[in-house]
Amino acid sequence: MYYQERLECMAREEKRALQSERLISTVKLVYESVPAYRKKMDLAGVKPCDIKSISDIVKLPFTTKQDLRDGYPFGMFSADMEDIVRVHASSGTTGKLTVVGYTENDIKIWAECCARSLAGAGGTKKSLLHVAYGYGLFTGGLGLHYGGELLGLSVVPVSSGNTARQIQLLKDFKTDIICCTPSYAVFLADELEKAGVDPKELSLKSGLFGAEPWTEEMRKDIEKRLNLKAYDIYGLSEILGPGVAGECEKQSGCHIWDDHFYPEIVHEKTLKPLADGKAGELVFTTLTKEGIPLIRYRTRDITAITNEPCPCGRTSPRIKRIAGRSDDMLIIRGVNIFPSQIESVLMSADSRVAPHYHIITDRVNNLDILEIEVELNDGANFDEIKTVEEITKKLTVEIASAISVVPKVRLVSTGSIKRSEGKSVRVTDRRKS
Ligand code: DLL
Repeated sequence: MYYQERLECMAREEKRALQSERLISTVKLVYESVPAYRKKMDLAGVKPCDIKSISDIVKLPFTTKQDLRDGYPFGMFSADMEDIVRVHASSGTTGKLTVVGYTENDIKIWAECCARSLAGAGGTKKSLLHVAYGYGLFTGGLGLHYGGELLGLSVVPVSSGNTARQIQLLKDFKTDIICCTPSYAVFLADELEKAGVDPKELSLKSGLFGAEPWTEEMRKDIEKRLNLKAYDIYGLSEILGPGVAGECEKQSGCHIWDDHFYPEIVHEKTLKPLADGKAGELVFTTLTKEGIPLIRYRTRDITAITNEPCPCGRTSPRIKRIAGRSDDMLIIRGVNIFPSQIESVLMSADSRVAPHYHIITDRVNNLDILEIEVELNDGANFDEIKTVEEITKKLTVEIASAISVVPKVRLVSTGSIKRSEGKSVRVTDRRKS
């Protein structure tokens, strides 16, 4: 149930003292070892000695992806290269890769955090863990791999791709835990259906899904179709990789492992801290990292934090589902829309609608338009014009009422929307091209 019970269930006061102590040393470390931090702090008129407790964090300047790009590849590293034992990188939508480095101790802590998330999702020494996140520069595969081994699970490093073989292994090995992106979980469920495999023939009990936004409706669909409990796992390479936060058996938001990563929610524009429960941009300060510690790193992810006690006994704050990244937010005729809002409606409006969709925005005669292509489940009768009209109308009305923009909904044939083995691309914004 727990991997590190004492730390996961630590009293809040004790946690704050630990966070304070760790923040003080992290700030000292970056000020002394990274010229870019020293410059930023000097400009902001703040010295390491001004940071006396975790509450002083608000005095510190923010760090952004641009800072990492400016220092490409290793400029923001605090540790000497001789102490860096691993390098990962993630590609954004534009420009250079964001490169991160880990010391031996960073790798140990990363594995511990992933082990906490796996234990929260029911992993035990007896479990067989199928890791279908990609291995390589992407952090998903190796992060959960090391966490699984540390917890004593039998790890199967399948990586992404070759779905037929994945299904074969899940069947033959009687795998009980799987981890991959939620969109790949849906694809896997489709392929199982096509191959005539009843998910009950598999032994899956739980899945850890993350690396991209997904909704409660998508969770229900995956749970039903793969016959397992679906847990959310959150992370980003800049801070760690997977395992910054993970859900417990209550499935009510990811617990942030805040003895290592201190979270804040700030207003996206004013950057002022927001109260518990208010949605804004998630910001993290690493408290124990050595390779590339980050101070008030702006994730661009939009969510809210709750400090309400969780019945599982863990005392750490939880984040609500990530609504999306502020960079992915679509502004259609002045209205802010996250793809996840559209997904929620598609997944709950009609059981004939399949979990495969694509959002296209364009500008025609100076007017923004929003098109949604969506597939129907195999069994739905596509030939009946009445059925097509009925579903199209229903989806249009329900989406319009959810987002205040009337979309053009188009039902497309099964399989025509591109499937993904990793992170899915749900939106094409033609206004940008
Ligand atoms: O996606 C790390 C990861 C791997 C997390 C496997 C979970 C499982 P990056 O490639 O750097 O790292 O992408 C990080 O993905 O800022 C979010 O926008 C998004 N993201 C990650 N987890 C979730 C989640 C990995 N559970 C970016 N829900 C983050 C929504 C997520 N979005």
